[in-house]
Amino acid sequence: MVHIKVLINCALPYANGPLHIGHIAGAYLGADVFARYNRLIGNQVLYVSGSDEYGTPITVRAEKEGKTPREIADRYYEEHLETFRNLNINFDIFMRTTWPEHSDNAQDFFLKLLNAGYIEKGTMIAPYCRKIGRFMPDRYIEGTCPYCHYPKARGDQCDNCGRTLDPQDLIDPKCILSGETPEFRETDHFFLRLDLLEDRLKEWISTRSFWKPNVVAYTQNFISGGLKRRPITRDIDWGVRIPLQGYETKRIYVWFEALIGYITGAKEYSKRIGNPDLWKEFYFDPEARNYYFIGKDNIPFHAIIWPAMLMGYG
Ligand code: B3M
Ligand code: ZN
Repeated sequence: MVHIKVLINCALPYANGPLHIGHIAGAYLGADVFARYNRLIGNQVLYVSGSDEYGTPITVRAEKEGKTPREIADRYYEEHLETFRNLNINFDIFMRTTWPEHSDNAQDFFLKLLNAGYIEKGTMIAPYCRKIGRFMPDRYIEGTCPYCHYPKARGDQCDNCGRTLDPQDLIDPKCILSGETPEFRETDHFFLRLDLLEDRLKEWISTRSFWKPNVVAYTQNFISGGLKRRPITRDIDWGVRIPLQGYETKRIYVWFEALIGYITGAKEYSKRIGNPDLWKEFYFDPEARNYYFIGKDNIPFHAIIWPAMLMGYG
């Protein structure tokens, strides 16, 4: 029997609350069984996950509890490790997106995509709270859903009808911290040019015949309307810094950098075992296989955005 290299990546849970049975049943248990199986039949396995510690999922929780984002991340990182230990789920490495090595990797990705023209500068309209004196992330704005009239819809989505929203869609929007009505102002950001990669992505996706049917259907539906550029920076201070002057008050969007966490994990594991180039065998060997165990909300990021980032990076 021929033995192959198998990279198993498991979605990085947000360090903002305990893991529940849905996390375990939906991603981690299956991945662990799969890792054990592959080892048993003699394949070379690299099994990576980590702690997703930046962005509004963490800051919202910190504000609720009156803690700093770092305190929240530290607490749930430890708690997640313990949960995995108790369940005997054994990653080769469980990285943290707040590691400095991870910022380095994320900034390297950012600059390389920028220089290759796959990231560009632009402006967008975002909610600005005059009382607090800054731009507010989408999920800090609440109001009435324009579709189902649920009164506590968030600026990014309505938890009642499930639709994704823009804060401008909300009826009577309010800042959740100050209670004030936000103003909509222009702000400078960076955008990932998914449109430039659309043809390559379509061609590649058409060869993914082994993806689960719901993943294929979701992805084709997402792409069918044409791909648009997506903002990959935010007006927030809890995140990976933008490696350019003039953007000190902004950070790289959590989803953009969290995906790179898979590579950070593989690289750091390789260093730890004294074979710093090992990770490359899993990413560059055409015979190696890469698997992702994720929740279904994460499909567009793994089936479209991450492949696009990897293509752009080369
Ligand atoms: N933390 C989303 C989630 O926990 C996100 C996954 C990141 S995988 C790079 O649902
Ligand atoms: Zn709704």
